[in-house]
Parts: sequence; structure tokens; C-alpha cells
Amino acid sequence: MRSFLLLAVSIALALSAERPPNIVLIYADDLGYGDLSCYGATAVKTPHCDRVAAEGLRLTSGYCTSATCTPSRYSMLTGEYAWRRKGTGILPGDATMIIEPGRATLPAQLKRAGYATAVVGKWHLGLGTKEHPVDWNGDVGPGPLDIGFDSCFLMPATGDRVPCVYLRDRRVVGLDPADPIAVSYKEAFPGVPTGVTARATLKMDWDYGHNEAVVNGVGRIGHMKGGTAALWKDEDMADVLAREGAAYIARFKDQPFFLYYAAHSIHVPRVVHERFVGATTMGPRGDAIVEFDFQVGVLMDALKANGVAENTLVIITSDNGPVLNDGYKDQAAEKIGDHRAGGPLRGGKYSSFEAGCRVPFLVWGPGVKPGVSDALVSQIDLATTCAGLAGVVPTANECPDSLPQADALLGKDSVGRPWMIEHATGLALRVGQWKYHLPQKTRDDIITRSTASIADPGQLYDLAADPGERTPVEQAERRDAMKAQLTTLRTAAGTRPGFTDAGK
Ligand code: NG6
Ligand code: CA
Repeated sequence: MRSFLLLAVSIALALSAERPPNIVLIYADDLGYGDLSCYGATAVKTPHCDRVAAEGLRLTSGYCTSATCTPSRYSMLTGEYAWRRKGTGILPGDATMIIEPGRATLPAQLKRAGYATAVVGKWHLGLGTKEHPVDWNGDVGPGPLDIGFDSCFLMPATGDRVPCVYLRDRRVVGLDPADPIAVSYKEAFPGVPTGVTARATLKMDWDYGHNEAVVNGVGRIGHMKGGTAALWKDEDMADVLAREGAAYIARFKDQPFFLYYAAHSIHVPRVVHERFVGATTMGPRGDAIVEFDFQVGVLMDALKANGVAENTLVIITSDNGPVLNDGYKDQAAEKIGDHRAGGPLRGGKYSSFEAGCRVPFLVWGPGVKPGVSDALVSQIDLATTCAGLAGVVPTANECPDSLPQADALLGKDSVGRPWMIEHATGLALRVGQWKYHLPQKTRDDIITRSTASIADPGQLYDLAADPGERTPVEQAERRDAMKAQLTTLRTAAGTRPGFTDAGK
């Protein structure tokens, strides 16, 4: 009997050793450091995120790599800082893909370990190539399926950019071939109403930009016509994406899987389902936070219902910091009240101040030491770190800037990265409690959308004494040393020890 028990235990151990954790990466859009109740918000309740935080790890120095979406996502998926590459800024909706087919991305690393991989939600990394431009009415690609994802269900760009349709793998969902899609980022289609000509009919008015195509009563960036049956309805988007995410979990439950769930929430246009309207006193932006939290709940429930919660690592974070008015008149600034979207931090989306890149960052699941950690953790490290958890190591010419940081990600190392590069209008470097900004003009106050000018030779702040970066520290020696360190890191081909770009 005893030997039978021993045998059973060793088989169980062997099985668990063979099966690495599933990974669900839940990525919010424009969610700020102070936007969740587990990060101190009181004007909005986010019970699903709070539960993940209470049962798991809440990082207080977790960062995205850039203060806008496209470079942030590029860096996270490739493990290479986007600012090393031209053309990685905010992309139009008809851009070609900026990650070359065949790149050894985060999902590609996990595929090597036998994972099933999927992306659901916002893409915004371009589709097609120069040689193979996108045909929205045919096979759309190259795309996610060519850089390591087995399947996808996408919004091609952003909620505020055309085309406003979903893509499943390589096809627009629900497209009627008799009503083909045409997209132009250059000129309006004759006779098709725009946000200017049809302004009086809009359900959400625009403030700046967002006045070209009108889809579902909302003005967008870019012109589009046709595809009427395939057009999304903003109000249903959270439900549609959450359902897709849950369906992948059910489909993949018997093998290791990676799900990159890239929510549209809480990006503009903030048009939530009617059951979330008025969920907060902050108007659509606050309601969209509740809608994001709802999606977290759906995915967590799906993990439990499919019996994989025990063996799934869940990471919840955001692609960049908060913005209030981002081009629509949705009262985000007017109704903000006492809520501080960036918590105690200065700046927000588009800003090199801390709220630009320091974002909510929760980790939950097997191997996680629950609690709160101030370790420096960056999304740039997810590629190599997740690969490591799956037993895969990037080769010498892959993932140039992505460090293996499993101990910090799981709460076992309270220090994390030795340094952190933050990217907005220019670069900044954090080392321990110190933060150095290169000279640049950068977004400052999120309510007034004012700009701060950081003059040569840059500015130094002590984040321990002054987390809100209010008073620059006059320590020329330290400032110059950090500037020199940033130059060294920036001009290297990569910063991962052992990385070589030979044969790239
Ligand atoms: C800006 C848009 C903004 C938002 C942003 C991208 C205007 C005036 N502003 O150009 O609304 O779409 O791009 O946001 O059009 S991100 O989170 O995807 O980076
Ligand atoms: Ca964003």
C-alpha cells in the first residue's frame, strides 16, 4: 500500500512537472495606476481585480515600457524596446504589421514549449506587409498567426480607428461579400456622412480628431464604407471579447495555453453596455473601469469552471497610464471628482512622468507568493520570463531587452530589475528610488492636458521622498551618471545579458 502511495505521489509530481502553467495575460487599455480599488481608488469598485490582488501579488512598481499603446505592445510581445525601431509609434488602422513574420515573440517562445496560443481583443500592431497589403474582404494577413499565435479574435487597431469590425484568424467576422469594406486614412468617401457632416446625429460627440467615419453613432479616426453587417457595436464589445476569451479557455483546457486578452476597456470611445451606465459617478470613463473589471470576472470564472484555475498564472496590467479627455466629450475630466487616475503619481498617458508607465500589475496563480511587492517589474521581461516558466530559453539573438525575472514576478524577490527605462516623448531611467528624465517636452497634468518642458541636462527626482515628481533634485553628479547609464543602455544592441544581434 505504502509503495503504491509513493508511486501515485511520484506520478502526480512528474505530471505536474511536465505541465507548465497556463498563462492568461489580461491587458487593460489606458488603465491608470490609481484606477482600481486595490490600488486605492474609492470612486470605483473593482471586486474582481481586488480579489486577484488579495489572493495574489500586487506590484507597486510594475511598468509598461511606453506611455502609448503600439510601442508598449510591440515591446511586450517582442522583448525588444520599441524605441530601438523606427515606425513603432501609434499606428493608423491601415498600417502594415510592425513585427516581422517569424519573430521569436512571447507567444512564439511558448509555442516552442507546446503551448496553444491565442490573442483576443485589441491588436494595434498593424496587419499585412508592403508586399502583401491587407485586403479586408479576403484573407487578412500577415498578422498574429504569423508571429506565434495559433488563433486570434481581434479588433484590428483601436476602438476609435477604422475598420470597426472583428477579425477571426484571417477573416472579417460576419462580412457580406455583396457589401465589401473600403478603408481610407487619406480622404472621405464621396456621399458617406462623416463626424463633421453628421455631427448632430452622434451618440457621443468628439472634441478633437475622431470626426471621420461614423460607425454606431460614434465618430472615428479614418474613413470607411461598406461592411455594414460586420460592424461592431461598442456597447457589446466587452461581452463579445469576454465570451471569446472564455471560449478559448474552454477549448484549450487540456493542454498548456497562453491567452493574451487585450481588452478595449478603458480606451476611448467609452461606450459601455447599458448595464454599466451610471455604475460610477465619473461618467463613461469610470463605468468603463467597472466594465473592465467585469471581464476579469468572466475570465477568472472560466478558469474555475474549466478546472484549470490551479494551474494558471494570471497577470493583469495595462498598456499605458491614464488619460481623461482623449478626444471625445465624455466628461472624463469634468466628472473625475476626487478620483486620482494616476494615484499619487504625476502625468499619465503620453507622459514621461511616473503615471505614464507605472501601471496596475497583479499576478495570481501557482508559485505566486501573495502580498504586496515594490520590486521593479517591467512588461519587457514577460517574453523571457514566461518562456522560462515554460522551460524555454530565448536563443542569443532573440528578445534583446527581456530579462528572466520570474522571482520578482512571483513575489519572491523584493528588488527586481536593477533599472527601468520608461518611454514617452523621450526616455527616462529609474534606478532604485531615483528617476532621471532626458530633456523633452512631455504631457503633464491629465486634467488640463498641459505640457511640461524638461530642459537640458534633464531632471532628477527622488521617488522615495517625492513620488509625485514635484521638485527636481539638484545632484549634478548623480544626474550625469544616470544620463551616461541611459546612453549606454540605449545605444547597446540589446540589454539582455548574452544577447547578440549577430545573424539577426
Ligand atoms: C491619438 C488619438 C487618441 C488615441 C491615441 C492612441 C486623436 C486626436 N488622438 O492619436 O484618441 O486613439 O492616439 O491611444 O486622434 S493608444 O492607447 O492606442 O496609444
Ligand atoms: Ca493604450
